[in-house]
Amino acid sequence: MNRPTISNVRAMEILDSRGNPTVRVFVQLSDGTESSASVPSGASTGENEAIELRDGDVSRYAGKGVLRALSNVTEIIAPSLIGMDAFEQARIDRLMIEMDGTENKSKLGANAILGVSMAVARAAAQSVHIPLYKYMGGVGVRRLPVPCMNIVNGGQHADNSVDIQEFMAVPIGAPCFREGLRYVAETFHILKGLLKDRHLATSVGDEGGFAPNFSSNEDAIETIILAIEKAGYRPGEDIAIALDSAATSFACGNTGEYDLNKSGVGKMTSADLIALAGEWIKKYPIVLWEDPLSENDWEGFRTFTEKYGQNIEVVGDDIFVTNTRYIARGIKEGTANSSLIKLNQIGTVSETIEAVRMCRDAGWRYFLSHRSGETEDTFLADFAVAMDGGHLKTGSASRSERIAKYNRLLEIEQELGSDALYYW
Ligand code: 2PG
Ligand code: MG
Repeated sequence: MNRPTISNVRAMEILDSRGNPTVRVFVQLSDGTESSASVPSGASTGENEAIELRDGDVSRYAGKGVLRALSNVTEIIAPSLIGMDAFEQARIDRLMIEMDGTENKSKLGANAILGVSMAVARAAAQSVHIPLYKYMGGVGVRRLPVPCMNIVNGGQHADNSVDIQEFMAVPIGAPCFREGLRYVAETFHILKGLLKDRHLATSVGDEGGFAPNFSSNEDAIETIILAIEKAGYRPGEDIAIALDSAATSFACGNTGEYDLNKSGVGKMTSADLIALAGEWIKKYPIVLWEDPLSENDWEGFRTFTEKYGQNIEVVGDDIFVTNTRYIARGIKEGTANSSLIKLNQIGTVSETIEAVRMCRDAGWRYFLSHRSGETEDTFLADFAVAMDGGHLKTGSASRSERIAKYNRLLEIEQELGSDALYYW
């Protein structure tokens, strides 16, 4: 049987979970299969991320339209891809990288390129009737990721008094994915009650976590711990805590200083911040800390990892931007012991897989992630299982763009049945 080739590629402008335009790409194969994929979009972006091409035409969506990215898909990418073997993911991705020709995909746009890359993978899987996670991960995949549920939002994801961007509940002691999901979803609901009792807001931020004006960052953590206990779980045994400071968003440029101005704590040096983190790690059941320092504070990151990396997972997000160039430097310098992995930070499926491979080879962990601007696309759920990373973050127990990924993971777990694995 001839392998199906790409027969058509088209794209449309859709809206993401913040109501901003994003790209959806449809790929059709010669056997009639058609699949689509939608591209997410970040708010607290790293400066070295691949570029999301936006029109800049202020008469549409305040300049955020993606019509130029769409025409790059249909006018430039599509003609070169038509006739190619849909199973040659690496070759297709490389061709798009070459056609773009820039370091950061600024010519064609990472949103255009990634949309095609994801849609090709999905179409190929669909044409041979293999679930996407198995197609991308191979016959050995069977491990479900621990859902690190972001139940309190702060930083750039919420208008409140909290500097830390994400407070995640991590069901480390659950026996399987669906039970883990239940543990943290129950905790989310109990937390709502606790906030109500204190007359704090129960509206949610960009990733579906509550976003009240806590009296301090510590208050947020302590209230979550209370919620874990009240839900009937043991903090640190059944459910632990993970944080994403997204510290680039409160760094004072390249000065090495930080300004925790949302909570009113004010200016701190990198060393102060590291010392404060040490107190929290002693006091609270924290198992993972993402971006404790800013993307430019490589030295601070290294010190942080030297001090606490034996005990917790130290994840670099803005500093590595899913780019093997920066991850390689991090491995060499001991900057962290884990990298966040986001498809749209680098812009193709194959390069994302390369980033994962580099972490794995170095004995690092890697943490699969959504973006704060998402769509109903569940590609990430399949990708997380395929990459066998053991944990992912995809928001809270609210907002359907987050829930869609959790529901897809429930389906995958059910499909795997007694073959499914789950452990922290
Ligand atoms: C992060 C992400 C996702 P954003 O900082 O890790 O949670 O946020 O997509 O806004 O960069
Ligand atoms: Mg982050």
